[in-house]
Amino acid sequence: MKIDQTLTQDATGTIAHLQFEAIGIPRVRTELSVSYIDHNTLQTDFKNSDDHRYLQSTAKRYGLFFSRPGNGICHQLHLERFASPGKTLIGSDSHTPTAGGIGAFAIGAGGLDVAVAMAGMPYRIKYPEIVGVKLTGKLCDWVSAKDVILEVLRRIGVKGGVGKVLEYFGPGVKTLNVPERATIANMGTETGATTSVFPSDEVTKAFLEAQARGSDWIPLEADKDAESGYSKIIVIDLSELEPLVAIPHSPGKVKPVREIATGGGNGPGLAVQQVAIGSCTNSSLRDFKIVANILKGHTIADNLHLTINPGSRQVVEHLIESKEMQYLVAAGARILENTCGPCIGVGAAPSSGAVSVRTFNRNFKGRSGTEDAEIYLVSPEVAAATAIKGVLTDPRDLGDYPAIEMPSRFIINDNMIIRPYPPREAAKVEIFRGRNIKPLPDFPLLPDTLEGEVLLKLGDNITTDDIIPAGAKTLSMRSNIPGISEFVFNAIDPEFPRRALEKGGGFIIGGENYGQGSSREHAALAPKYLGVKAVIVKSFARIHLANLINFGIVPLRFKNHADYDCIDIADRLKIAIKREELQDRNGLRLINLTKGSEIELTHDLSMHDIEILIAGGKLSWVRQRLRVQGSHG
Ligand code: MIC
Ligand code: SF4
Repeated sequence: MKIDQTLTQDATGTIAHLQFEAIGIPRVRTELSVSYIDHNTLQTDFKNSDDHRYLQSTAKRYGLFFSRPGNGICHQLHLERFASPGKTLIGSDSHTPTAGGIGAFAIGAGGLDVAVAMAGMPYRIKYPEIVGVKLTGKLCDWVSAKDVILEVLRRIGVKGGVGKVLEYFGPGVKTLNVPERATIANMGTETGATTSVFPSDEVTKAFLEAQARGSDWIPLEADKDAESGYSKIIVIDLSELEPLVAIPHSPGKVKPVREIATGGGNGPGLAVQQVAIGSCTNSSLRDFKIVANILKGHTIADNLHLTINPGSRQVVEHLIESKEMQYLVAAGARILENTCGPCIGVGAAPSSGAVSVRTFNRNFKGRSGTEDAEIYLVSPEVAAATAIKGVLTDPRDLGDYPAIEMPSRFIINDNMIIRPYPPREAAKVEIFRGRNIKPLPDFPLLPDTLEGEVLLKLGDNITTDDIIPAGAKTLSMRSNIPGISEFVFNAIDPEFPRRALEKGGGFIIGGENYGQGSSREHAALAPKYLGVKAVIVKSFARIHLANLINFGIVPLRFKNHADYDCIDIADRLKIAIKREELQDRNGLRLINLTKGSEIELTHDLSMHDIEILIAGGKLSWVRQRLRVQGSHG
């Protein structure tokens, strides 16, 4: 795929920009590249602020737009100011598909893939299956876009979208505005989908005009005969949906709020200690207008606190202008920054064992910063009703649904976006490199045989949060691979890094959907630094699989899932992986030297992937390619 636009954020951006520098070209070769600062703005010491300055200087030097800290969350901002129907976008963040709400073809990827796209090279993915999601009817009062995507998750689960694109169509689409479509596209990521896409219609046109970007609009819809080409069609009647909730600890565990709120009967209800509203899923003006009007005239319940992270300054400016901000403040909400905040464990960690009800997209164990907290994912309506009542509440119990008025023109104020410098000035910019920004490690070519011990054996649905924990402590180490590698598998086995180094590396064994969740390539890069040679699992999540390849960790699968049971931690394994062996997908054998047994392995690697692995990773491969192109003029 040719890539028109890229986005990076600070947490994945430092490494992505270091990699772009290592590729060695003077300026980005895309139509538009934006560097956002939105994930970690805690600045408890110099590290984080240094990273921001580094990113501001690389944006200046290499021709990117730069969105300053406090301006908003990358996906919300990109939707408002840059995303356009028909454009391709890749971003070093798994929720990049948010822009599918406006009809862009937007994919989350590892930072290195984004760096390579910034260098103008094509992005490769396995051609996805297309699943049609047909929407009919119209949402009832108190039910909103979050419930639509929770319903999709209820039907297909957290791996139902792997290798697929979800294409929305049908008469229900026109009843949803662009931010609502974006909420749905955003959380399609939780199904494992490559992306989600909506048509670009009159509703899209009106949104772009309201953002003073009417000229970016083009009409786009699925071909008339597209339905016959879908591998599957999911039909959702919007009028039948009710408020839903994803219960701990997976976005795929979806239940009706009514059922959880009262334990199925008329129980006392689920007491809640925190409500958090925001994140790239639910931080648009529409969402906060609803919340503000639900909270109007109320005080939040004594037993909880309420945090608010608006998605952008545009949202805040509107809430101030319309005085709806007053309702939030008066009700007792803690107004936090326009950043990811609590969603990535940066502040507002719940108290011990607390129940936290959030409008976010992920509720993996420990992600909030509190290992034993219980996170429930809901719509803004459910969150606001819960904040008032103090227990998880079906908002339909509140009575009349507040009417909200959306502006026909948004307040446009791009003064926190620094435009790309012209090439001549840009060339003179000096890059600011903080002392915590360590050089990228160099990795050798792939050996012919992998040999070593099983360092860890894991179950199904291991997330990249499990591999590299979220939170401010690790976020400020994202530009320091030796430093961050000390946190690998921290919550599962804190001894892992020491053991891996002591044993000279080895293997990881996993179950289904290994590496689901975030796009952070540190989940491959840091294990690689510790010497992990191959990861052998039942199945992989898409972005993590690409990241393993990019950093030269061989991703292998059990041919027979039952063989998973024949390997234990500390077993010594040997696998021959010369080019010929890798090319013959069915010829790979794993010798278990400890047990004296042999099992068959397979993989999903294309010839292209094999070349990258053999070159010792994508960075070396790209540099080789650019050298060859250069020598041909
Ligand atoms: C997330 O939601 O987990 C993040 C933080 O946005 C990540 C990116 C990262 O780890 O920096 C993502 O979703 O890709
Ligand atoms: Fe930020 Fe959370 Fe969205 Fe990730 S999921 S981009 S951490 S708001």
